[in-house]
Amino acid sequence: MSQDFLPLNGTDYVELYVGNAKQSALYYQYAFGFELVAYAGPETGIKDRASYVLKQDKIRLVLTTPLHPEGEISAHIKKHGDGVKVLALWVDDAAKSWKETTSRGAESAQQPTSIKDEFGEAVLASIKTYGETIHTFVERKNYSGPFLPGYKARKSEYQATPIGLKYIDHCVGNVELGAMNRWVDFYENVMGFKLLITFDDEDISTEYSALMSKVVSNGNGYIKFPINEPAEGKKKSQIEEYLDFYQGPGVQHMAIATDDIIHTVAELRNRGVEFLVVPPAYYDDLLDRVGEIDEDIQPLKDLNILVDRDDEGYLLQIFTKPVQDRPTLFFEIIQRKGAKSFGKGNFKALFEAIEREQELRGNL
Ligand code: TYF
Ligand code: FE
Repeated sequence: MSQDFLPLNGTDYVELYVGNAKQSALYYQYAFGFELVAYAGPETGIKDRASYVLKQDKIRLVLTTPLHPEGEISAHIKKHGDGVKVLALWVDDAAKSWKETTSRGAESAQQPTSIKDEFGEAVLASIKTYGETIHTFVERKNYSGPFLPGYKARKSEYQATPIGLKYIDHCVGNVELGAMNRWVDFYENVMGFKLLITFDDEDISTEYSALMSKVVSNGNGYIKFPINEPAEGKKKSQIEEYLDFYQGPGVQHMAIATDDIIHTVAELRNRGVEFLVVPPAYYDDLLDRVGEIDEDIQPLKDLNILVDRDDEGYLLQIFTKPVQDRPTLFFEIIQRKGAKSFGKGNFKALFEAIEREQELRGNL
């Protein structure tokens, strides 16, 4: 990959701006099994915000809340509600990543900046993507502390039990009608990504909820970004509902990988996480559709886990309901058994489940 001008080592972290980071941090510890590892706030000399860093295997979530009504974070929360601000990418050279992308047309959100503390140095640089979302390039080869310079190690009195969440499989963006191809071009031309899959309204049409989706991926395949836009349907598209409530484009869902989806989802359900439900009939012809699978059908049916097959294998997946009151961000839990696709065979059942929720909210 000598001509890969933007080599990426993986997702570094995902940062959410939230109204109450203390409570959100406990939700992600308690319900999702993350462990509190670091913190920045007044007690560590940061006066305008509090940030909690949560970890499970390779996944790092940062939950940030403002301490005053002024400033960019408060404005973000007022407009969007809780949501993803930063999809951070782990690189070996943040300044080069910023130069390569801004010289190809990316808008800068932060110039390369060196930050230091007693654990060493990190370099951060950011570019804008859809809506008010940004990508931060994180260079941490000379840093050995708990998260990034300025953060202090912090443990919780609550001991979280991990539930088998391993890494971020993909992060999906919703953009306005007509903007999908522009953002695909951005990832291709500015970031050097390749178009992986296209879903048009043939693949994705229920009675109402039309959408189009294209998936882009970086060279090593560690980073996958599907981009959705609404399509004309009979009634309001689920993507339109998101755009209305997020007040613009943003991250729709994060898919998190597990090696044991039955265990992971059983734990999430026990801890109160709510999932979309498909009708029991989904399981009647499951084996005819996907062939032999390693799992028993009954626990999949009990937990409402979906299955799909492609040329290379199969996958199991399930989707939470939105994790805040606005119908915006949700999570997908995914276990891949060879399949590299996104569950196209489940789109109809899934989107009908989403529409039932939209209907309950009065937004269909
Ligand atoms: O990431 C994906 O493409 C799948 C399917 O609103 C999907 O998880 C696509 C759109 C959507 C919900 C799920
Ligand atoms: Fe997904």
